Formats: sequence, structure tokens, C-alpha cells
Amino acid sequence: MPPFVPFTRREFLTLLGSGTVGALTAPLALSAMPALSRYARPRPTRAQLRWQRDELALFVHFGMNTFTDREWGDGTESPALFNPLRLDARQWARTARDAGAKAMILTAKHHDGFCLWPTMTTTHSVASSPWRNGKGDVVREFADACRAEGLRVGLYCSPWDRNHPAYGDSPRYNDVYIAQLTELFTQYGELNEVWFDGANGEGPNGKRQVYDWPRTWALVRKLQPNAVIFSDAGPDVRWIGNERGVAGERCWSTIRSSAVPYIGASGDDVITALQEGHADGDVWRPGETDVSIRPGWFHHAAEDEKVRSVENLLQLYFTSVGRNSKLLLNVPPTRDGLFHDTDVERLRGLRAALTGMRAQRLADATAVGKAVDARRSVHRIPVRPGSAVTVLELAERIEIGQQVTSWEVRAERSDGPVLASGSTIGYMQLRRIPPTTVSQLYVETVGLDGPPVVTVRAYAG
Ligand code: FUL
Repeated sequence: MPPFVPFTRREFLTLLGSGTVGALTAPLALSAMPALSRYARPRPTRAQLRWQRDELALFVHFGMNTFTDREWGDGTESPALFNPLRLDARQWARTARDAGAKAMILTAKHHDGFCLWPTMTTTHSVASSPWRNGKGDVVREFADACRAEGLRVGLYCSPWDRNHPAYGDSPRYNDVYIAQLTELFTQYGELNEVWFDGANGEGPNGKRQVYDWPRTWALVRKLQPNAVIFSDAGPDVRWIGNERGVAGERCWSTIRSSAVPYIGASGDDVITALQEGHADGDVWRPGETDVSIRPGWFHHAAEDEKVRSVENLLQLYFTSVGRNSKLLLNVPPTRDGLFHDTDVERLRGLRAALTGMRAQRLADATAVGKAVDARRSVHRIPVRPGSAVTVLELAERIEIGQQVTSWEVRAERSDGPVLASGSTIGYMQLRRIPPTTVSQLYVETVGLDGPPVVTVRAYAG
């Protein structure tokens, strides 16, 4: 999808005159970099902006594996096993809202092929289970609960299906998959994110399935035009390259589309590209950091003592949202169909820690900065006296693209001690620093095309 480039008429005419407009449609050559104006760089679509500003979403892995105590089912599981007697999607949604999350994504179908909604495409679904006498629909309850709590709704329907008999017969299974997605995209209201992985293991009979991604993505665009599409190859949101909750220290929301040419592309170069993106990327494709609150994606009672601590969750927030990514934090319901008390308590703790930090704001300023030369500018940010600064937050106006290639924050003056430094900023950079009492922050930024607009905040606590 072409990037959303909100030109003013004047900008457009200027570009026409300068001959830069062609760069919008052609992939950017490295050598073309210096000549590019900021107006030619990719910018986020409205849907990408909204997605990024949500900062935190919860991922909900729930399904047959919850009942078999596995991570990957093989598709032979009996639907009779699925019976979450106390399932309460409102409890998930309330917890998510209270944690500060703005959206949730549910595994409507995982690799074992068991569908959490009464699909017409297979009998391997909730309709064949004892749960709610076969009349239940987890996707419906999930979507209704999200909306009731003011959350946006996302779905993950695994393409790899170890149950469906058509899997491995590529055209036939692709029709099944499209039919499943069509049900999900037409019966549950507006989705804000559709999540795809490239999982493509051997089918039950050693069959190999070739997915039809262009067809799949076209279906999303047609039926859910406001949803962002996540996969490692985009097109809207890219995978961050690991499941440890850590975005690259350098993290561009732009990436060269050729670096991850197809879903499931592998190799060190691909992982580095996913982690860091590229300053000269031809597409706006921000990174999403998916990570679980527990060792596994699904709930296992044996892991009830291994839920991440509040401090650890806070750390994840810093290494994802605080590195220009978005945190998709997995919280798996138990067999009862509820989030576990420990997970709920930790999420509350995360919210309290973030709210506590933001309540102790000592500095908050947005400015273009004073240009020192064509690319370098300085900002002097006054700090409220009384408390020591422990966290620095920097942000760019990403509506107009990502600009900053390096930054440095010093205490008081241009020759004061360096409190923090880095390369990219993007949507947000968060840094902890040793407690420092200052009256002014001296912030220097270097932009790709000129002095960027930067917001600088400082917190105590
Ligand atoms: C992967 C899957 O194989 C895992 O089971 C999990 O769902 C993770 C989020 O995505 O592709």
C-alpha cells in the first residue's frame, strides 16, 4: 500500500518543481538519499498512527492448547476437551483497560486448527464442543467485551492449520482460509489489527501449503479498510524480530521493503532489518514487539510462578514502546476462561508504575529547536526544581515522518555531563538515568533533512 503522504498544495508544487516527486513511487536508492526532501519520506497512514499511539495492546492466546497443556497442538485434539466453564471476556477486557492497554488481539484459530467461532468451514470448532452446549462463540464474546470496555479489536487466525483436511492442497485450502477470514471480517464489527504469522509447518500428512498473501491482504483491505496488517513482511506493521520484548536500540519505522521480501524470510540480515528498520526505507512499517507475560504463549499451570514481575514488565515497556515500537503483551487465560490473578495483579502494577512516573513530570516542552547547522539543532528545556530527574522521554512528530538520526541530552549546558544519548527517536524514546538534579536540559538533535520538532519530557520516580 502506498504511504499516506499528506502534502499541502504548496509542498506538492515545490516538489514538482524540484523533481523529487518521482521518488514517491520508486524504491529509494541509497545514492538518492541526500537529495531527498523530508516531504518525500514515507509517513504513517491514519491507521498506523492510531495503532502506534495505542502503545500497549494485549495478546490473548486461548484455545485447544489451553486444555491440552501444549504450545502447538497437532490438530487431532477432540473438540470435547474445550470447556472453559467460567469464561468471562469482560474480565479480560477490564483487566486490559485497567492496565492501560487500548486494544486486544485474540487467537481466533491457532496452528491446531480449532476455531473459537462457529465457522461454516469446518466442524473443528466451538460448535462441536460442550462449552455453552455448542452454542458459544468466543470471538463474539471477545469483540463485545472489548467494545464494552472501549478497546479496539484485533484477530489472529493462523494460516498453518494442522486439522483441516484441505491443508497442503494449496488452492483448496487457500479458499478455506479466505472463507474463514471473510467470516471473521464480516461478523464481528470493525477490527483495528489483523495479525499474521508465516508459520508453515508440515501438514498432518507432510503436505506443504503455499499461502496466497496478496489475496489475503486484498481481502483485509476490502472488508476491514481501517485495520493494520501485521506480519514480518508488513505491509503495515512489521515484526520486531524477536519474542523477548526488545526492539533495536536504533529503530526506524521506515524499512527497505526489499529487506524482508516475503513472510517467513529468514537470516541474520532479515532479523537486523526487522529490529532496526532503515533510515532510507521506502515504506513506513513500524515494529510491533510481541512477548508473553509468561514463558509460554498459552496458559500452563506449571508456569503460574513464572509470571513476569512488575519491574520486568516496566523494563519491557521501556525496551519496546520506549524504543519506538509498540508492545503487544500476551496474557493467556486459564482453562476456566479467566486471566489468572497473578497476571492481573502484575498488569495493575505496571499501570501503577507508569502512571506514577508520568504524574511526577518535571519538564515538558515541544520545540523545533535552534538550528546550529543544516541538520543539527539544540533545545533548552527548563526543569521544575525540587526533585531529581530519573527518566527522560523524547518524541518526534511522526505524522510528518521520522527525522532524528542522533540525539544527546546534557545537564544544564552544551558542555554539561551527558545524561543520555542515542540514535533514533521516532514515536518515543524512554531512558532511565541515575537521579540527577538539574535546572535545565540541553538537548541536541541531528535530523535527516533539517531541525526536527522534538518533545522532551523528564520525570522523577
Ligand atoms: C508464532 C506461533 O508459532 C506461536 O505459537 C505464537 O502464536 C506466536 C505469537 O506466533 O508464530
